[in-house]
Amino acid sequence: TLGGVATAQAASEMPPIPEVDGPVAEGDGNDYTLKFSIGTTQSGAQYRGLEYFEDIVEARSDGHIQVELFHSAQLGDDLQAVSALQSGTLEMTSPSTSPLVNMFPEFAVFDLPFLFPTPEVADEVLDGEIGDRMLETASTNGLKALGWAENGYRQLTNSQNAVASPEDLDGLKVRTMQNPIHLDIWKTLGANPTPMSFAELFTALEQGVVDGQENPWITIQSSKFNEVQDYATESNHVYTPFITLVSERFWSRLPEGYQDLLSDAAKQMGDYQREVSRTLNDQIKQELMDEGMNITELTPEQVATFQETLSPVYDEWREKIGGELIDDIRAVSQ
Ligand code: 2Q2
Repeated sequence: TLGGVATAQAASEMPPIPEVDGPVAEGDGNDYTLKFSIGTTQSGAQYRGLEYFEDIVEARSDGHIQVELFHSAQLGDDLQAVSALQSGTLEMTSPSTSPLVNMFPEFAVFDLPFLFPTPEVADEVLDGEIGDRMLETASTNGLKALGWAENGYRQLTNSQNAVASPEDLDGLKVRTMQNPIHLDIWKTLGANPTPMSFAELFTALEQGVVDGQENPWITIQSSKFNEVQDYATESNHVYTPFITLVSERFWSRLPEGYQDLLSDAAKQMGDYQREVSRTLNDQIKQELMDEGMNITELTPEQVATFQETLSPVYDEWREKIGGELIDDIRAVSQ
């Protein structure tokens, strides 16, 4: 407080959108409309990245590609948006990898608890040969995968009690993404997990259908989960990427110059959006604390207890995912 008067709550400052640089792309004289839909809200880091994407694509197509942005799952939740790309009624979306593991089983590696020790390791994996290979794998089923962005490290919130160890989770109804490893994680920890799309989550929390959920600090604030959740635990238990996808039907109609432009713009969006995500992460955690959220910061011993409790999840899924992919990723961490 300044001079005893409480300063206005510092709204999390978004870093400025960078200036667009780069040449105008070679078109074919036609105009295109590109609808880009995401599930997170307009005040999140992800939408900020889309605004930069829009600036790049409209400027460097000389206005021949008009980008229309949709947030908060206005055009459907993650799975509905992906099937809209496959049917060609939507051009782009950028969901977490987690709800897509039935379509792309190797994405499950991103749901292994405590896989990425730091964001830099996540960048090295996603921007390196492993990430490139996964973009190839995801460029099937009517989809073209262009690049990666950051959902981030996930934190647990709930409406019942502070959680510092698995015992505190006993019977807690936790919403998980529609993903088998996440279900396993929370069952193994002793909670009572329910899979649900992100679009339904706020209402389910508000109505007490579930007691808790887990998402990065930015999503907790931008989706106003802190309004219906009194407790949080800084668990960093999973790092989730976003994957930027284009409808193959749309992609194959574009001249090569515009395909290169979208690839470029998706990469620049991902880099900028990670920067925004990391710039805001700690600031937003502090804001949530200042606004009265009871945040439990785990000691290294407490984190170790969660990790030990979850090692059976690793063993079980190592078989299914393939040990070499996990070892490759771990090799990056060394
Ligand atoms: O918990 C979730 O579902 C979120 O992390 C979402 O996966 C993410 O915000 C996006 O996929 C929503 O479109």
